[in-house]
Amino acid sequence: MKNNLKSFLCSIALIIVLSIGVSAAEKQKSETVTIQTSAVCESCKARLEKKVKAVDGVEEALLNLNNKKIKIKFDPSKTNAVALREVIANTGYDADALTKNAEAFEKLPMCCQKPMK
Ligand SMILES: [Cu+2]
Repeated sequence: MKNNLKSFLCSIALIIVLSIGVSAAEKQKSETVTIQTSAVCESCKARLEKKVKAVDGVEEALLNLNNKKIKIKFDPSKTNAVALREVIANTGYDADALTKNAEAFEKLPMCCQKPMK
């Protein structure tokens, strides 16, 4: 009986330790956002992924040229979707409803410049 109580208390302690571990892991959980861009070619893809990956807190950035959407995995304690859209706009590309920065757009190679809307 004494042994039973001991193992019962041990399992309770284990459950508490485990649940603390899980909630700590959830706090650091990264978020993913998908942003519609105006990328044109492979060079746009490389440029955008490089710029976005340079942002502190960004873990992954992958642009799909078929639909021009960039999927970004980031640490929400370091950056957010609004800041990431700004980085894309400041690189010269539209980011969802955010319009590209005109100056940055003009610095892009000609092949990457889609007509301004
Ligand atoms: Cu391009």
